[in-house]
Amino acid sequence: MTTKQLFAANALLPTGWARDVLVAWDGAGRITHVAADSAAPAGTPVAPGPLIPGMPNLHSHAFQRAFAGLTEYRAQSQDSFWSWRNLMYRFAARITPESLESIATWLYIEMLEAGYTSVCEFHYVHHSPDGTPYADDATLSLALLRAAQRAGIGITLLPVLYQTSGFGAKPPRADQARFIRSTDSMLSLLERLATATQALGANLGLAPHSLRAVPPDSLTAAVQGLTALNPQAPIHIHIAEQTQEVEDCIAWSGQRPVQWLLDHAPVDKRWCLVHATHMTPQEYADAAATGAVAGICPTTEANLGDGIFDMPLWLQHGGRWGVGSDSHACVNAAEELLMLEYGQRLSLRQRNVLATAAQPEVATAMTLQAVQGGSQASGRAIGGLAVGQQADMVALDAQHVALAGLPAHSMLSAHVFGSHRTSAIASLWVAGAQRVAQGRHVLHDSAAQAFVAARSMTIAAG
Ligand code: NGQ
Ligand code: ZN
Repeated sequence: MTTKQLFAANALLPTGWARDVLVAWDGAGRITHVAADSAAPAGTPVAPGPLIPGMPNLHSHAFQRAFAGLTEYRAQSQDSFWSWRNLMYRFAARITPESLESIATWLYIEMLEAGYTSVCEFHYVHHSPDGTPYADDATLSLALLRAAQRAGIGITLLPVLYQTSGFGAKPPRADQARFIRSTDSMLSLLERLATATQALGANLGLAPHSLRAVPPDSLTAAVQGLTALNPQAPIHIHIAEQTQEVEDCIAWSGQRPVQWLLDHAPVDKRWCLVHATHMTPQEYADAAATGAVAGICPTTEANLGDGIFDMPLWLQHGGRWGVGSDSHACVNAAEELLMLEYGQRLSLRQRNVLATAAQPEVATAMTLQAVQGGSQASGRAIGGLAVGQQADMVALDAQHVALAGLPAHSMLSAHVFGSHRTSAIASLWVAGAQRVAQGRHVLHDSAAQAFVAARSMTIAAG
């Protein structure tokens, strides 16, 4: 096994900032050694700026990247999440295996260039446009795995169970035909994908789409089937994103979605509750106590007008969390942190809301927590710069105009809060393999071109 190493004058370890850090990893990309106050052995590569852990992206619908910019106009007197969703479904109807692969490859390259080293892909477009399964039922899942492999990003594939259009087993709409699967067909798909994901070092989980899309019996059976396949496999679900969904759930069951889920499903630390925007104080306490991760998608939640997650309350109960780029209106790990903190500041009229006693620098505190939560939600050992974790690392560019001249510990803050949508990322490694150098991925140009062609074709198909 070849041993690789990197030296950084400043590095963000799980315990905080450290100086003169030497990181080494094995041929499988797993960190074998991290030591502060080290000397750089002759010939060791040196990070061009502060070294931080790669950010796991815990929520992605890859095809939606090609849709960004298409819904930012008023189409009715009051646009909403639901009117956005109608437009999004029209776009989803035109995705092909080839276009999905091109869109996802570019998206994953964008993620790498923007500080994400892995992605949880919440994948629900399974079938051909009229709802007929492809000759190979795993066609679109495999297109996503190929995209991740070409880009070199880590992936947790979460095939989505989607069966109904509303609470009370409301039949699916015609424009949901591509998403629909029986529970048995989902379990066969998972079995089929188990080998493919293992071969790639990827992880495989399950995503019951939402309580409105999965009736109780199917939820139970699917979770049991997944657990039989792998008792540790992650389970992600959209929950309580919109007030309409909360009201419909109450009308159906007498309970709010999070309350219902906690009473009827074995929610524990395998689970990621995506959005969980609308919870009562009791739901915050109960959901946090399960050990599940809150999957917060700040820029998408802002874009869709979802509402604001109460971070102080969640953290007060020891809640774990991570970030996702979801609809990909924005693909930038730093910007998700900025949006999350700014939402809290605006609603509470305070500053540095997510700082902690141990980490008064808010960007540092947020990065460490989001990496931990993202790692848990991904079900992969990607929890930071520590022995046993995968060498997923980002080096900031200390020469970037937003960073140069600042004390090292302020550079991450400047990257998150003061880089004005430019990226101060110089280099990035996934499992010890360098994927970004001087801010760029080696496939940047060709993948961008293929993405634009796929998007134009998708729009023209409408
Ligand atoms: C999704 N997106 O699955 O892409 C959803 C919209 C739905 C967000 N929830 C579809 N942000 O929720 O039914
Ligand atoms: Zn989503």
